Amino acid sequence: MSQSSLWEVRSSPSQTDSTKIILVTGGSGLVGKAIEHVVSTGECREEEKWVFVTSKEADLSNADAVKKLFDKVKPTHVIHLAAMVGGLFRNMKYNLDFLRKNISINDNVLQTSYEHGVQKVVSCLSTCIFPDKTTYPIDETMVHNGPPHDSNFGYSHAKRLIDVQNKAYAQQHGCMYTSVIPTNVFGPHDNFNIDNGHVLPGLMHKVYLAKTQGTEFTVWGTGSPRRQFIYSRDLARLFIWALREYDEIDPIILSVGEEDEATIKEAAEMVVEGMDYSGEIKYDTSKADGQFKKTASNAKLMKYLPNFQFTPFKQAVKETCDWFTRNYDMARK
Ligand code: NAP
Ligand code: GFB
Repeated sequence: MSQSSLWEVRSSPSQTDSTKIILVTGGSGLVGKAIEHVVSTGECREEEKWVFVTSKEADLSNADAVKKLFDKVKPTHVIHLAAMVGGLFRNMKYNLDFLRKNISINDNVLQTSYEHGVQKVVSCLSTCIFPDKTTYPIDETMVHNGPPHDSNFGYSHAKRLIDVQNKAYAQQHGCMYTSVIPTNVFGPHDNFNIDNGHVLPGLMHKVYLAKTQGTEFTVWGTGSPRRQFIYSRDLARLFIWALREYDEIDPIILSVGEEDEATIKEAAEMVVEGMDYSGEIKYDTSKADGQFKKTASNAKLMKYLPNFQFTPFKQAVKETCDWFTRNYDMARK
């Protein structure tokens, strides 16, 4: 995908002392592109300048590169998305890399934010970091209550440390650094790589190949695990709200309701419908199922935003299938 490594969205051409300069790390990813879409289609406020960056602008695991980036952009606010990210099967293979890479990225971004007097940082956790052995629904108070699922312990512990750091920056320096906890995200600009990516983009790619090359459409695992899926553009609207309005250090879960949890089998059937595929669905039960469920409560979110409307799952899957089919040549795969 060709994209300049730093690009801006603003509604006013002039910059004043009160302009909020919002640096979005991970700007080329699934969530970063969704935030860019939302701010560039009407959500950008007069006093805001949004700056999106990728790893080409700065490798955030390199402290000097992060300092240079902050010297150049001079952010007043940061949405920190950049991370080593992947689906179940990538996590199972590279726990050490997920741990080390993400610890160093997060430490560099938070410490440099502090050194530059950044007013607010919103970082991104994930519901997979909660304890594996737990009661349901999971809520925000339970992040550190026990070991995460073994399949992604590296990623999970690195993410948990963001919450620890946020508390420590608040306690020692009075910083307003917080985090949000999305469930499984999907949408345009996802990583559609079958081996490394998440389940929905992986299934969309497999169906595309089944349709165009006559290969079998195989869902990995039993299809019985359960997931709450959030559309990236809904998550983007919630991220922007969190940056502007959410002023607790403690994290907040950004999720659809517990009643909207779906099995992998149901998700696969939704993809088949969204891709307009009429072939057979096979299951390879020799492949891992991963965590059975991580059902999260969105009660805290609903207290803040009782009228928030999520895009219906079926519509969001269809929009993503259409985007992938239209953009097959340039999509990450
Ligand atoms: P993604 O599509 O894989 O994008 C990752 C982004 O991080 C890309 O912009 C990438 O830049 C950047 N990045 C990776 N390593 C970097 C480095 N060393 N230096 C600078 N930038 C780097 O990921 P995503 O799904 O949008 O995830 C965004 C955030 O949401 C992450 O913090 C992730 O943990 C969290 N999250 C994701 C999900 C999900 O289901 N996807 C669920 C819960 C939470 P390049 O394009 O230049 O490589
Ligand atoms: O999205 P996913 O890889 O991540 O989904 P997790 C895994 C579930 O989907 C398992 C099934 O039950 C798999 O057996 N599955 C079926 C597939 N077919 C496929 C396929 O083609 N590709 C993939 N990937 N799965 C991740 C964590 O867990 O959740 C990450 O490992 C991250 O760290 C993410 O935080 C949100 O939900 O299991």
